[in-house]
Amino acid sequence: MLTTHDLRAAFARSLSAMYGSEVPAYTTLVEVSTAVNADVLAADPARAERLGRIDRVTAERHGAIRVGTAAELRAVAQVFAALGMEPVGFYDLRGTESTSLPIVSTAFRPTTREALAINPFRVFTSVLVTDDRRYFDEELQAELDAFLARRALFPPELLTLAERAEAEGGLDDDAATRFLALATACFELSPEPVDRAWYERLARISGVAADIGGVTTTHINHLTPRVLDIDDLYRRMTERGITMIDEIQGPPRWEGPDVLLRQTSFKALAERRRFREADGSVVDGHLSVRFGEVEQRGIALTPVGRDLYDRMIVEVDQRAAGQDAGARDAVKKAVWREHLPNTERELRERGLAFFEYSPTGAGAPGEPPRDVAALVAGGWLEATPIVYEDFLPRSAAGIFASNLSDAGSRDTSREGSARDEHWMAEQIGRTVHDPHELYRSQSRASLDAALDALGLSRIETGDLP
Ligand code: OOG
Ligand code: NI
Repeated sequence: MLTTHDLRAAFARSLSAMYGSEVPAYTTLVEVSTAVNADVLAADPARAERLGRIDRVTAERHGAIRVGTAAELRAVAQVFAALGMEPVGFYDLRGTESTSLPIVSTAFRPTTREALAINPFRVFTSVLVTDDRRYFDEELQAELDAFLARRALFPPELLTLAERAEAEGGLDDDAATRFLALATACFELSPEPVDRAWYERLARISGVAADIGGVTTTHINHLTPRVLDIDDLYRRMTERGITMIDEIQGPPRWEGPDVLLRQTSFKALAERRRFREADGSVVDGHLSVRFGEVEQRGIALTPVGRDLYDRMIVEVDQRAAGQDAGARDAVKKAVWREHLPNTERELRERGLAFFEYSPTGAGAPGEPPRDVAALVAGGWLEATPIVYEDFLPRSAAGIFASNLSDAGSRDTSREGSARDEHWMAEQIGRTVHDPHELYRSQSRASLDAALDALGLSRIETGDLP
């Protein structure tokens, strides 16, 4: 029997093997990431494992997929449920960049501390918004909806196995093998010819719309390894002649703690695809939609910390307007130094970041104080940062945009259609978790248990951020 956790780890491996055979540059990226992580571990083991054990970090991947309809989203949610992955967060990328991105997204991932420790595989999942009039007029929407309604991305046998795995908490060996093969095959690049005129019509509006609605299947867009030093990785990839996008998205490199998420990618590669021309002939050609991405994860910020992050990014935009990536990075660093505390302790005491607590079994002599900060300072409790497990809308939009050769077009004078986490939850038929709630309850549960062990109660020590 393979549990949902075993299935998740096995699916991540299977997808990785499949994608590596399709995109050899991904294999290079994984090799370089593994080398970077080994070097960081050798240089400073404590620092290397501060945000997760090295075996977890080295196995860690996130994927990105894109679907066309609410029904497809619901089906893929069923597949992920079999893997112990639930929808977390809502990202609306429409209108965030100058690039045309007619999609909304969520991330499927494990939600408990235990499941994350076993395998934290997560998938950034986007769905087209075909009724958004800024992108699609009525006629095109009707054609697009009809095109999408004719395709079936996930075979019934896969969905039946997924329901069983979810209900029973896993699958027996034979069923698991079948499930993994079917699930992996859904994300392979299809040899089916692409209708050139249809694809190009959508591509004029948005490259992402064409990638989703211009073809009859879906595919994994990228798989992202996690590194412990993204700047070193960037240098090593560049030395190997791989062109990276010009900016590392998210926080800068600096001397203080890493927070949230830093990401970068290499440019989408030209891949051979077959095209059907207007006269019915089929010819060879190329499309560039799949790219390589890498990430470095930091500490999860509380809503107050996240608000500060968002304001810092606005300040960076203002101060670095019109400057190149290098100058922008210098501005980021300066803004970080001005606003963000440069120690974990201060991040914690100012309620900016999430931590877990555990009793140390020691502490200064005498009665333990009735205050969380004092309990940590006095050595009764140990505070360990909680890793950020989610994504950043602004960075995601930047990653999308930097990999599209054409910004597309949209009519900003039209009203966009309404989408939010409630819409997403209703379509999927499952709760869409609030990421902050997940971090908060993880922090709270650890503190309650730690206080219990000290014979203290929550009431006496006040509340957490
Ligand atoms: C997703 C782009 C965003 C990330 O890690 O933020 C992303 C996509 O290309 O489908 O990958
Ligand atoms: Ni990604």
